[in-house]
Amino acid sequence: MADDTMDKGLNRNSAMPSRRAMLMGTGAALFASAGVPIPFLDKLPPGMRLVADAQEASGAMPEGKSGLTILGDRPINMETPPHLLDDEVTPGKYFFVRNNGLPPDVTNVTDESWKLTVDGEVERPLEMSIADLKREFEPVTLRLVVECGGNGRAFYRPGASGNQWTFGAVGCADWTGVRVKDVFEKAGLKKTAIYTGHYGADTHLSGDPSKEAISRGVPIAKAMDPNSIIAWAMNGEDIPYLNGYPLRLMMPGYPGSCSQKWLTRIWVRDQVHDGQKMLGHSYRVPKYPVAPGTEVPDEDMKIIENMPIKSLITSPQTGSRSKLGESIQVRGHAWCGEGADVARVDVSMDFGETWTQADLAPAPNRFSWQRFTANVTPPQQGYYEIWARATDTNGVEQPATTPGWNPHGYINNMQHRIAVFVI
Ligand SMILES: Nc1nc2c(c(=O)[nH]1)N[C@H]1C(S)=C(S)[C@@H](COP(=O)(O)O)O[C@H]1N2
Ligand SMILES: [Mo]
Repeated sequence: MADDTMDKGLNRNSAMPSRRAMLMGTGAALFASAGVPIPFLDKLPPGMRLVADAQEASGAMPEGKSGLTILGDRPINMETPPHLLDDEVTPGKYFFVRNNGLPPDVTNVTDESWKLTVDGEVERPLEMSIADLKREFEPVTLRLVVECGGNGRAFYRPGASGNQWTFGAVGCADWTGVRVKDVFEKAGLKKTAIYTGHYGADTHLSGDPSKEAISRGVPIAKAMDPNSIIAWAMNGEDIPYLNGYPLRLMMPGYPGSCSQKWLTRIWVRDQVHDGQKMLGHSYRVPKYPVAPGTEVPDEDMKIIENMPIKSLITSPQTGSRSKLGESIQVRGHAWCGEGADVARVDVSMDFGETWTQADLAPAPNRFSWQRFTANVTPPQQGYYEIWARATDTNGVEQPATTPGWNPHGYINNMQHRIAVFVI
């Protein structure tokens, strides 16, 4: 089991662990030595350890952001602690940031000055301002999840380089814009159109203007999905600067990398796009299962299209306390990429031995996350973990630990676990 943070620096405290606690690992030993019982300890699957306390937010927050955990500052990357994702619609200040390059200068940008080009395999190449988009097409507002393909990377062993996202490279907001489909219909797709290539105004870290920070694309069928939009607003306001102001793509259900921020161009291609971070091992996983640590040749890697079934516990906050006899309301969200919907969510307080089905609220539209709620009443004082497990309409459920290892640590949809103390 990968998440061993509970153990960090704690060994010295576990002076007199019980034999059973010793067998279970030092996290359990700590609680045992502090006199905290762990009622379901005998149910903890072999090899699994107790959940760590949430990371504390640190460092100075950029303007407009609050409470996020900074993973890096050049490029700037920040994830959201799960308990700050409790809202049904993630406020801009809590929306995670994943940047590959340096954000553009957007001072003095207006609806007239920002231009979007649509070219390549189209009958009529277009150059439109945001004002043109607003005028010419029907605006739509959809509640859509953005999740980084690398969310959960921190838990793979051996680990992968890159941002060590834990659970919070995800958010769900109301995005307003126009359908890519409507714009493509105006441009007139040629029969040769098979893929998109996306470009944004941010610059490569090296400062080299001939290089893109990132330029990903999707199959034409995905771009033509009515839920794929070109958005200028998030939660009824301008998109926050670090999330792509003034214009971004939303390709929900696919890895977040397909949702280009600071959008300036959609190149319609007659082949699979080969832009920055499309090739090699970027946003790709092996075509077949591999043993952890395997070196996989480039030609055996495939592009990630579907994001898997997943859920997150947003309340209570991990590490919180509750009184014996009181029921604990467990709350969170579940979501799923292409090819399936969320079917159910179950929660457990006995390390996965028994499960209680949660109530699942309907989704306002496809690719939104859905609220789940369940009540659990721990039988005695002590340390508990609450686990959540979502299942999709194909019967696929979240694994208890990391799913199939892959070289860059993508699409980890393991169950989210929180710690609760009953006093
Ligand atoms: N122009 C541009 N768009 C981008 C990126 C970027 O670095 N530059 N990062 C992508 C990645 S990898 C992800 S996961 C999402 C993150 O969206 P957010 O920063 O709004 O949360 O944006 C995508 N769009
Ligand atoms: Mo990402």
